[in-house]
Amino acid sequence: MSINMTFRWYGEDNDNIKLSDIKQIPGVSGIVWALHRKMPGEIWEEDEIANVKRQLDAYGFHMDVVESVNVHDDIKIGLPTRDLYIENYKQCIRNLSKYGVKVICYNFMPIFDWTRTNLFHPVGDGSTALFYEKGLIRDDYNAMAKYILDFTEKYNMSFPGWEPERMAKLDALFRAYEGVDHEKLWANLKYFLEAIMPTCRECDVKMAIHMDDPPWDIFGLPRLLVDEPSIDRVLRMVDDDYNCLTLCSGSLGADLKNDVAAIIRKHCDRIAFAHIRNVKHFENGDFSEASHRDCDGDTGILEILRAYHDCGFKGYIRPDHGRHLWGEGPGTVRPGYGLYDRALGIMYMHGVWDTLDRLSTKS
Ligand code: CS2
Ligand code: MN
Repeated sequence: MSINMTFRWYGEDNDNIKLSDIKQIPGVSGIVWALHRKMPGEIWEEDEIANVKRQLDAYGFHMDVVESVNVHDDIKIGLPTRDLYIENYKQCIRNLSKYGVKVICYNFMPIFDWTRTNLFHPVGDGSTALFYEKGLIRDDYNAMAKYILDFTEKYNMSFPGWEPERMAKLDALFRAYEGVDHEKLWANLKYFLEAIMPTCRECDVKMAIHMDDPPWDIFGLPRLLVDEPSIDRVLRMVDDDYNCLTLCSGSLGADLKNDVAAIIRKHCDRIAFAHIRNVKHFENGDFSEASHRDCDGDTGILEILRAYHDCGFKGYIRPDHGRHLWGEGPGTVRPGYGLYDRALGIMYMHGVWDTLDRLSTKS
């Protein structure tokens, strides 16, 4: 049973990794891409999409999966201006579909995307990885944001969801989200999805929501996609084949109570995109990202892959963040998105998948 393995790439002039490097990783069929210089709410124009398509075509990679077309804050807050941004979003869907895009991975996290307190924490073997120190994520969102933004400024890179233009008005953003509690945010997500589903159907593009990372409220901001009941809820709330999941094992795995394999078995037909990542927990609540090998973390990577295999998973899959290895460090690599550990992760996944294939054809 073949697997549609993909690799996230930030684009020419925005990623040190070259498509020719990715081509040398066995069994990668497509690139998970985005127009990273777009602000949330902006329209992705056809010529810009066509330009990326040309680059990927030259290496025989498909462009079926975009990560992410970010959702404008006004949609998440539920402001009257949301309708305008929803119209823009629909136009993005239409434009992307013309170039063959099948899945849009996005998230509905207020203000911050993924959050970590150390981007290059020593793993103990000479490599480094993204790290979350629980004690540092309490009240002072400015200090946490400053750490990330100082880094991006120093190394002249920007992270998706951490646009300096948005981060510059952080206090105002927090004020704008006052009153947006969990239920309000759920209602705004429902409004957004119901508005775009007809366009998704018409264009055959699946919306695949990413889990919240980490899967709990931070700085008083509500976070929705955190566990099995909340995943059940989003799928039931808009019960449409085009309302799908980006099932991220690492985001869910940051909470040890989550049984990721069980969630996969329950919702496999609605998982359009699988992120595979391993997390190692410490007793004080801190966590570090780890290699994809099952025994290096607590996420249960083998059971997760087995669940996908048993369900006959037809979606796209990619290694999520990896460690930084062999000279990769600040300034040479995008945190979490180096070449080597993600390539090792792919080989691990292929190894497990091929073995499961072989065992299932023999029995
Ligand atoms: C990543 C996210 O934290 C993660 O697991 O995969 O940064 C992801 O790319 C975005 O949240 C998707 O919108
Ligand atoms: Mn992920």
